[in-house]
Amino acid sequence: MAISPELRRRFAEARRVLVLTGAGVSAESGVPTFRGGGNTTVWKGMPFDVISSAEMLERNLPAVWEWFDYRRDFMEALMPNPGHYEIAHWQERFPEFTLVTQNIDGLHQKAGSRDVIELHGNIWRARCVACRSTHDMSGTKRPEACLECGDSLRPDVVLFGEFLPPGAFELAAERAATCELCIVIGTSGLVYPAAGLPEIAKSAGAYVCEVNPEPTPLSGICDEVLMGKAGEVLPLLRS
Ligand code: BJW
Repeated sequence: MAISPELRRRFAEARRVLVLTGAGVSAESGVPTFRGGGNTTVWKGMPFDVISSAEMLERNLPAVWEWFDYRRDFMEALMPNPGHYEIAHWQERFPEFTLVTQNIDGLHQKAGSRDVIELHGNIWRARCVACRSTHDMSGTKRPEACLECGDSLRPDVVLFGEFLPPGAFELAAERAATCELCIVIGTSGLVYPAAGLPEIAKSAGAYVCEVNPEPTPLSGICDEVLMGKAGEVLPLLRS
């Protein structure tokens, strides 16, 4: 893997760094990607953008829960991989470090990352459809109803056609606009507004680097593309 002297210099000198991650960073932990490898995730004959949508939530909340319960069961035993650990290490290395993830699996936090901006929520939380209070489900059974008001619960994740958590994108965009180095890892760059962050960083003058085994629509705006798996490429950056 050839890492340019320019990227090595910027990695050594940068003070403000923003990392954007997607499903690919968890692929080596065993979490299936959504669109990777030319396939798309399908659940009971439904493409994920049908089952993971605001429309399905309105129409059939139990079906949405079945899909998310299945995934929580499956994810429970999964562990972070060297990519997650490397990113967690970067928060000590750079004076101002921001990790923005589209992932809902909690593996960054399990690897030790703090203050992660979760654009698409977290699969280990449920949220009340009425009062919006959240309930932690890690290591416990999903409550039948909201423990505060008794109304229905839903997964605390952002489905297609839903707004992102209040303030999350705004904070990420602010950090993107002021970072010197932006590293985009394991995302197909198809889902907005997350995919707009590297564009914001680039327009503001940051050096933008992508890590992905496949080219993406973002590759064209990147200053450098490191083609490979996150768990293999990321540890090379500090050496
Ligand atoms: C590896 C690897 C290894 C593999 N190492 N890499 C502007 C233009 C057009 C449309 C829109 C727009 N703005 C908004 C929209 C609509 C929509 C959207 O973007 N649609 C596009 C798809 C066309 N966006 C939304 O609806 C968002 N809401 C919103 O904008 O609100 C405002 C609004 C409301 C109403 C109307 C209009 C606007 C919300 C998006 C929510 C996304 N939710 C999901 C599901 C979460 C719940 C669940 O898990 O079920 O989030 S969709 C899914 O995609 C998931 C992911 O976070 C997200 C991104 O996917 P990601 O992470 O990039 O994964 P993949 O699988 O796509 O790619 C994996 C990559 O890894 C590949 O490139 C591999 O090569 C790579 N890889 N192994 C490194 N080892």
